[in-house]
Amino acid sequence: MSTISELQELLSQPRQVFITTHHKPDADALGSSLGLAGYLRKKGHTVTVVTPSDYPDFLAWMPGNNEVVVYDSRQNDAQVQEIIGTAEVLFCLDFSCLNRINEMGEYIRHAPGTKVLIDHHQEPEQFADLDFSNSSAAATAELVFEVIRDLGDQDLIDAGIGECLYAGIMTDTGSFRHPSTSRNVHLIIAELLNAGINLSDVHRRIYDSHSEMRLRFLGFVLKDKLRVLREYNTAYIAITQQELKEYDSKTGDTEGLVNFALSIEGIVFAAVLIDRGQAVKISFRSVGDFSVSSFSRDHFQGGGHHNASGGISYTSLDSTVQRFLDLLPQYQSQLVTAPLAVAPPTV
Ligand SMILES: [Mn+2]
Repeated sequence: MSTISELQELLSQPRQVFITTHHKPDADALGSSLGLAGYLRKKGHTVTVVTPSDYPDFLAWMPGNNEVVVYDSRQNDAQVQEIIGTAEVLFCLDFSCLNRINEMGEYIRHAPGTKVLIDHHQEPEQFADLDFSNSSAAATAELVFEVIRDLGDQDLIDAGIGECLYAGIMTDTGSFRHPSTSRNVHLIIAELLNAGINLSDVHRRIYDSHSEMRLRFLGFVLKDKLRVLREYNTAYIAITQQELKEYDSKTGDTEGLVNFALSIEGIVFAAVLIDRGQAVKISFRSVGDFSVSSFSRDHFQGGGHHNASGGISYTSLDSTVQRFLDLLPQYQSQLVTAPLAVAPPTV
């Protein structure tokens, strides 16, 4: 952990600031980036937010969205290298390893500016000059709020900045139900309400803005693709490229699917495996003691949080699913003794 006075010193004069976040940004990634950008602009800094890939349309309402540069190796590689190479301060938000952001990671690694990491994932890579990572925080947006507050500038958090931060905290806590939803989280939300945020608007823009096709895709997945393995208290969903195409699946359309699998009573471990062509992307969730962070780190080149993590596989979807299934027996005792793994009630 670095001290706030080091950051204060760094930002004591107007700077060229670069902000980035993880691949396929979610609401915490984009919300913490745009919340921080809005604040730094008010302080007189020149800020460019660059995302390593596109992101879902339901995040486009965030103030500052129109100025985001979406990196594309074929379109704007030189422009982005220039932005990174000339930045005096580089903020990396909501990811902990530079290899998570593809080519841009190497540009940042070799950039001459001062790197600042603000993140809540486990086991951060040591690449930053200033490190404000804290894996017990519920969201990176929570940490961004604290950084702004500790810099003595909480009064600069207006409704626009506040709604960006609220979106990050709301989604990363699963709408304030994950165990990470601390007293501190609720106190911060109270401060954001003071700043004038409209929380029901934010909720609706994020959760109630699906396309009709997305809802029909969800219906198909739950009816035909969900597999429940009672002997392991595990549920999983595997989706082929063809199925994504049939339902015209857009970035973000598969987000949250894993939570449906986890919402079945007695299920303590859930996985969604999606064939994205170049690789199979996997989301893991758990409730209770079972660590999906270790599971994905040990078997699927991933990591993340204790109860929420991601992984990747470069073999076919079928063989990835088989590998996943073959791993379950060695975890059976952990999965069936998990305190929340109660047998379904007999009616
Ligand atoms: Mn996050």
